[in-house]
Amino acid sequence: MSDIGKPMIQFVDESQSNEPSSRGSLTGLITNITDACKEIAGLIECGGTNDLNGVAGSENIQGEVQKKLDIITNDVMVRHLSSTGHLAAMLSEEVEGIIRTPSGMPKGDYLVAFDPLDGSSNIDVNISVGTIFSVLRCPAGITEPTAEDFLQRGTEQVCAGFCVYGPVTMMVVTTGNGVNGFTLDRDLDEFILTHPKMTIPEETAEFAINMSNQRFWEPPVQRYIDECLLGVDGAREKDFNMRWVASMVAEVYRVLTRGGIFMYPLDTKLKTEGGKLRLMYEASPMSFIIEQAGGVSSTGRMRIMAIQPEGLHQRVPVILGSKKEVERLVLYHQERY
Ligand code: AHM
Ligand code: MG
Repeated sequence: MSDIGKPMIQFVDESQSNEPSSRGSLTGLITNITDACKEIAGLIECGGTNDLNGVAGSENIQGEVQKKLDIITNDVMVRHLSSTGHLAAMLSEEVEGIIRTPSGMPKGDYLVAFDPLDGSSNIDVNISVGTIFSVLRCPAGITEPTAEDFLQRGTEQVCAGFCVYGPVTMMVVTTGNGVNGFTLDRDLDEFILTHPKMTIPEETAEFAINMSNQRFWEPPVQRYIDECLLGVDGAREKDFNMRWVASMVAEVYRVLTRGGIFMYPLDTKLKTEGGKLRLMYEASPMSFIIEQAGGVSSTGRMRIMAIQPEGLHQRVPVILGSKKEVERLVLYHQERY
């Protein structure tokens, strides 16, 4: 019988039944995250009328100008996750150190890393933004986690997901057993399963990259994009389409639904930082989702899920999407380096 139409929490709880040890707690944690995302969706919808858009006049730890909604959505996530007993600590794009569960509050078995408002530069121009999260286990016996406890490879994630606040609000989640998409039903105030078992087509003719960085790209990326642009007249013998939303959640959602390759690769401008996108709460959870949907995710030089993190806000190059396209670009890297 089809599960379409099932409330997300019921669906997640039932699909956790093979892992009874993590079942209740993980479902509870996902419930907290969905509650936070529902609140964020409401804030974004009324942002313009409630004077929530625009810059806050501050910078985050990465030197990026914070939008008012960056700060507000971070607070929403922290409030919903702090004292529920499912979490030992959190990591946010907007905060330098880890955020511990307040003392005296019950502590749980999980660690969560999140980007509360990905693509926030798009807020003022009314383009989709989102929330990304990655759930890790708190190492056994640790009740007061430190930053080091978060530095786990992507392969250690127990759950990852993102919510995209677009024409409809959608949540995409994996617990390591495929990828499912849920749509927020405003009447029911619930995320409902609408896109079960999402899989990425292996082949595609659509790429996403910020072309304004072209002069900084490394040769393998130059070669790959040159070939796409040559279309039927070049080595690929087919025409390609291009998209760039500048909102990773929207790009990954598009790749999940109709295939494609998305990249924010290493370039000479980003050499010192190591890339643009952050490993712990952008690249790693998105890679888990992409792999679970049958796609591939790489830096060009290695699988993103296999990277041993060295810092909470570490940046990495990201190339992800349809298997054959990502493998081709990885091959171009191997031939060159
Ligand atoms: P953010 O977390 O500060 O919003 O930055 C991440 C975003 C991604 O969503 C998107 O892929 C990228 O930055 C866009 O960067 P650019 O503006 O350089 O094209
Ligand atoms: Mg982000």
